[in-house]
Amino acid sequence: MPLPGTGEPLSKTAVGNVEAEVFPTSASINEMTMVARRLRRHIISMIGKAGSGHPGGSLSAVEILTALYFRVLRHKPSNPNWPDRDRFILSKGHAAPVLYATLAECGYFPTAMLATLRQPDSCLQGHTDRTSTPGVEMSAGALGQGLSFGIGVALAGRLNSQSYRVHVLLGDGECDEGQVWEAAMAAAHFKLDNIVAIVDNNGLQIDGWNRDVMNLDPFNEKWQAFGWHVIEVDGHDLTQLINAFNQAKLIKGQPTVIIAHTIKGKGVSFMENNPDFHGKAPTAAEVEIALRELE
Ligand SMILES: Cc1ncc(C[n+]2csc(CCOP(=O)(O)OP(=O)(O)O)c2C)c(N)n1
Repeated sequence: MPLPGTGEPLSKTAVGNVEAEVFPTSASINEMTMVARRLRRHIISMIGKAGSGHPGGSLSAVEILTALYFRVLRHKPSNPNWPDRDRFILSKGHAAPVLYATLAECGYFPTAMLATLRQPDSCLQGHTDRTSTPGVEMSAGALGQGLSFGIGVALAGRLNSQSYRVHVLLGDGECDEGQVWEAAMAAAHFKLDNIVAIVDNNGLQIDGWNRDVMNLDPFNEKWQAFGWHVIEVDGHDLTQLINAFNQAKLIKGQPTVIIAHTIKGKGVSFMENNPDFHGKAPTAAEVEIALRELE
């Protein structure tokens, strides 16, 4: 049986114990580390080929999506609209490449399709579009909206007695948006324990460091004051991430936020902590160097 999305035989691939259609899987940390490396290679290749896109905030979220899609979320790539699926909402929609790469690795569509990123007739646009991409839950790009959207989905689940859980990935710069805090207040008000917010806390936004543009500190305490259970992790440590998601399942009567400390551009030396690569494609020569670093 081929590994979803790759056409490679399962026994010889990174997630060797994964059976297509069974998510979450029991993939080991080593196997997921190899998946994460492939995701980074996809991100570099597709943005390089497109000639535009957002590598920095895609690379910082790789382990977060790897942990979620391979070890946490119940989902079926062959049936993206399965009503009982756990939901993943990418609020920082400019990081679409990391979501597309993950969906492809899970088998939602062929990995070859990643090369069509940002082409006019492709279903993989620069920002997510739920009407055209299998597995995409929310059309995003205008920052600040995903947590509100997720709260609606979580409330609907409660109303309909469905057991799915909702995960929303926010950027830390995105948390400058007032709507994020209105949503944070609402989730606590409704005692939503079926929603988890994850903040990709890479410290950078479009123009530089958050601390210079709009200081978010004390960030942990702010979420607590809004009524959330707060967990802080190293956002590149798959074990810490999986443990945090499992811990969040045990929290009752309040929402959980996972503040994931990450590095923007993680994995590519000249992109790490470099605001220039927030929204700039690597040149062909840079793609070559980056892919060599990610071998
Ligand atoms: C409402 C809105 N304002 C501004 C932008 C332009 N914009 C795109 S990405 C970005 C920075 C986001 O920073 P962060 O959330 O930290 O993302 P990351 O660093 O993880 O890529 C901005 C301001 C936008 N997409 N939407």
